Amino acid sequence: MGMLCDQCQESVQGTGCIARGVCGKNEETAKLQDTLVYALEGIALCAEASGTPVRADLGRFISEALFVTVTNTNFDDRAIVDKIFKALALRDELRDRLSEDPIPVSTGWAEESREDFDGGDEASRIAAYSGDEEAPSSKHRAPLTLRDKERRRVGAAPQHDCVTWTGESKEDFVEKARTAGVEALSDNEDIRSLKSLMLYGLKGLAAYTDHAEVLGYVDESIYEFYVTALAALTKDLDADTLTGLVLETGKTATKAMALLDRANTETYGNPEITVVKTGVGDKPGILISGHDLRDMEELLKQTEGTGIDVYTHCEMLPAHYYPAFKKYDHFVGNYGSSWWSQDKEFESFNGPILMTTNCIVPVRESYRTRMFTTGNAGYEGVGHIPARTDGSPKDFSEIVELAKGCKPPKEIENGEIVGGFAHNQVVALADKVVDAVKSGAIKRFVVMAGCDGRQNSRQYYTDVAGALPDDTVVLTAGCAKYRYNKLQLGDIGGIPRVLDAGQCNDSYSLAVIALKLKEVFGLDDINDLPISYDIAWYEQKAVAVLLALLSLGVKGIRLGPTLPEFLTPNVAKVLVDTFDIKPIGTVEGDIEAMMAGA
Ligand code: FSO
Ligand code: SF4
Repeated sequence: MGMLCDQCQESVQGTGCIARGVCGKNEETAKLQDTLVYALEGIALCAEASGTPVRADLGRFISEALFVTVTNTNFDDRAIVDKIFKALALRDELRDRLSEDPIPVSTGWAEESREDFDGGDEASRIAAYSGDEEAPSSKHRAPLTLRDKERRRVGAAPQHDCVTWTGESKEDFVEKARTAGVEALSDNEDIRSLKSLMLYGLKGLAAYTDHAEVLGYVDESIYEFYVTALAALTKDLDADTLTGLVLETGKTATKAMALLDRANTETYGNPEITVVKTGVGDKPGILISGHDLRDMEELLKQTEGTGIDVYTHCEMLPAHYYPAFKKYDHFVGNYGSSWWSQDKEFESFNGPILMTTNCIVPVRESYRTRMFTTGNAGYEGVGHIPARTDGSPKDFSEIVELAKGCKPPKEIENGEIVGGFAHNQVVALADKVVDAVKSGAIKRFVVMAGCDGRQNSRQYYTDVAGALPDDTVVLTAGCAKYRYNKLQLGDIGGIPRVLDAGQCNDSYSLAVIALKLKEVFGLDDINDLPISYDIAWYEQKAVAVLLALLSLGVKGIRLGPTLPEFLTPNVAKVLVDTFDIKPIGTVEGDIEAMMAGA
């Protein structure tokens, strides 16, 4: 049996990717990723049966392992195999403890466990953490709710295959995917579809949780949900129960984005309106892409005074908006555009490239020796900067030394991008925005957040942004912005017509802005605001963002460029009937409908 992957928007319509991914993922990598998720399901069943809170090291490991399986993150089989071995070791430890020391059924949450979890014992667990990233400090912890506590139920050691199987080699793990992939989720295609929706949303929110953890921010209730959701993948559940879990995934995604927002803003300050240059200087440069701001910080520190300039690519552009990074004179601008054009742009950049997360596209020989991954990102044949150890920063000296011998970047454009309109900045402008709405100068906001992608059909988003009436404002976040952030759309009384909140996770900011406007206008329902949603999706973080918006009560979202391949007609109908989700249509038709409030 070949691979089957249908988790992203570029999945082959009608079948999913079955021979090789459109993203470049090969059959073995796809299967290893399936097996890794299956191993996590084993961990979840054992953790659920233990009846105790999810250990911090387990939660942290699950964040990383799920992130590794997100589209375009890791194409390095050795890294995935390593994760599977670690997952099996963690699972076996939990399972063996269950059988050796069964905890009485129906005690629910034991208060002494909670004390133990909050105390020194947990610190030693964190110290014993063996994941790729250094363990976070636990200074920023969100408390568990009563509901989380109630969700814990103690049971006997589970007998499911995901708890008992084992393997000793990459070949074993590839082979295991025969019975561990998407098709194994259920024989019923609607149940499989709901489980897929939950799993893909979970992968996305795990990526955001991982970024927060890297900065030392932890929300244990997210770990509890990992266990609930991953364990649910192994169970024979009905559609109603799974629909409830899908909605819970959205709520947890909101928590993950809120946590990351806190982590980023408390660490690096609130994003501010910023003009970012797109031209180049005459010094060698390092290009940094992905979403990890701690990598950004450490690279800036280690390049200071070296004669090397630092540029951002794609989703790292919003790093320019943070006060903490503005003080670096050698942090000069943004180079290029969206992830899918990286092969050409990395070639002309001339200097080293650091990929801190997705999206990686198949690497060309012309820049392979100049490219590096770090964290959860990986690509076979490309250098990898190891994780932090002993509280020390990552060591980027190899990249810095390489940059010194490189030519400066070749100029491919020379303009400006304006951004930094995250919630704090927009709320600071609230009076101006509210006055503009009341006076009729702004008739409508259109949220066009999400992802960009290769397909020509995404020209729709450029055309919509360009054709929207002059009294509309586009609210954006994520790499979707590259479809229109270089159009000269002007401003309304000093408010730019494209307000970029930041990375895809900063879609949370757009939700905060909407909730703030609802409050200011004294409305009962977020859907009564003059806001339309025209969202572009690509990978699983966008699934998490979509589910988060639904959990906040947003209705009438247009989703494109196509609806997810993994939604069956019945599941799509539930989304349509409950949330009025609709596929994008024509540019003219959609603009007319949005301006009419539909
Ligand atoms: Fe884009 Fe890629 Fe941020 Fe995604 S670069 S597509 S949703 O990884 O994460 O927006
Ligand atoms: Fe296909 Fe997307 Fe899966 Fe890649 S991640 S194999 S493009 S569905």
